[in-house]
Amino acid sequence: MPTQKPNVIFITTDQQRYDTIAANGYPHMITPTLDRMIADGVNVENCFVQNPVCMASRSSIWTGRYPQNHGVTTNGIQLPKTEVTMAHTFLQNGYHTANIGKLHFVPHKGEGRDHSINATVYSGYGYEYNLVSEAPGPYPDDYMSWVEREAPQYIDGVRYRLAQSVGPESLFDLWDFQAPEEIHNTAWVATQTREFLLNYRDPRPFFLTVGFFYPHPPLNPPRSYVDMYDPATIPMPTQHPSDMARSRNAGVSDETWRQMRRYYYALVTQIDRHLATILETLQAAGLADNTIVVFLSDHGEMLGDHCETSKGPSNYDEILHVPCIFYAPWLLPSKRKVSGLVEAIDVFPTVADLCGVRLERGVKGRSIAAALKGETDETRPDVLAEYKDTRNGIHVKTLRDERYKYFYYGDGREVLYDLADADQEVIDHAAEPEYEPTIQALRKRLLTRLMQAQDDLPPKTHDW
Ligand SMILES: [Ca+2]
Repeated sequence: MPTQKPNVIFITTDQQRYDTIAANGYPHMITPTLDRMIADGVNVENCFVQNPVCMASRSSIWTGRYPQNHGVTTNGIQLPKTEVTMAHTFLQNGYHTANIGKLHFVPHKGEGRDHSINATVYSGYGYEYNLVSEAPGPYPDDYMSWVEREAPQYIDGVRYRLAQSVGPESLFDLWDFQAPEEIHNTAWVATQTREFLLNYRDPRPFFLTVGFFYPHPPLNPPRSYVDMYDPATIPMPTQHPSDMARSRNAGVSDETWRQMRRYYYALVTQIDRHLATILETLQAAGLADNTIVVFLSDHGEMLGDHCETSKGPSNYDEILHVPCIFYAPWLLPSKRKVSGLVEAIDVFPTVADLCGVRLERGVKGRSIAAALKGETDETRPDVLAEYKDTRNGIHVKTLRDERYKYFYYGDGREVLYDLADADQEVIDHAAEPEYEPTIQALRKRLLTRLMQAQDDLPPKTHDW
């Protein structure tokens, strides 16, 4: 082992579901780089996020804490600056901390120039260096400043309205990127990352978060990536008649679903190509043998399954189940698969553990470093997701184990899915007498999990 602590590149994508990587068993996808990271790294096959939307899930990933702990239980709530992030923790342990791309700890505001995103807005979250871009296009940020400076003739091709990137309708609005590929936000994130790596001179190890905004809508990949996918080979969404009966998307044509998926997959393939350039640069900069690369998404996307689009508190597996890869061939085994259940809040404590970095109090995630190394196959018996929005009135806790998925709502309503059913998450068994012992056991386990999830802050420091 080198005496210096390892560097970390913690890569996140936005809204990328688990089944978008060929090596995860989905050969219709074109993802050679992610496939290679899985082949040469450790694939965490059952990682679930703790909240189904951006800000809350990211707040949990960055703090290692449940939504009820940091208070960001849905979108539109700012992560309190009293929370200790991964960046704070690594900074305290002698790291240089940097971010390139999306964070989304601060709510989106209105269109246009009443809102800017920059390092000043993001001061207090533990980053020494921050090139931030949240929703590339609608308002000023470091990406839009770069386009204005480097390629002002393309500014109108880059700009879109915030409404085109949020909500279930945004998935139906497809267009080809109207500028050269190197101007696309995905390319910008990768270019800035390569420059960071090539110019890194600080004697400290670095902790770098790289936040790709895509494949989040708007679904506007460069045309060359769209052309890589033949619509005829794209699998149709899974839609049960009961899903269609209650969905406003019931009349959407097969052709529309296939084109939506094609554009979304194209954005994944574009990211994959740019990941390759980051890994090549890591090698060229002589950093590959002392850097841990983590790949994670903040939540998934319905993409027409259950006749739905976007994400949210339905908490379907399409939303909660995300890709999670640890790639460090110099440190961790190759071709290893961790198949047990893992929570996304476990990823930060795991990276800290691998780096010998001490966690602050309040972290609720648990290191799975021993499972990554092959010393154990044990992970968690179940995973928890929490959502609460005072505006739409939805409050739900979801407990998922390998067989069942159990929902408890704020009004006392319960839903139970048996994952052994032929149709996944379609039939609610909560009121069926033969499931009564199961639901009793799950109710008790959820209560126990919630007791354990309750915050330990402020800490007890004295006997009396
Ligand atoms: Ca997101």
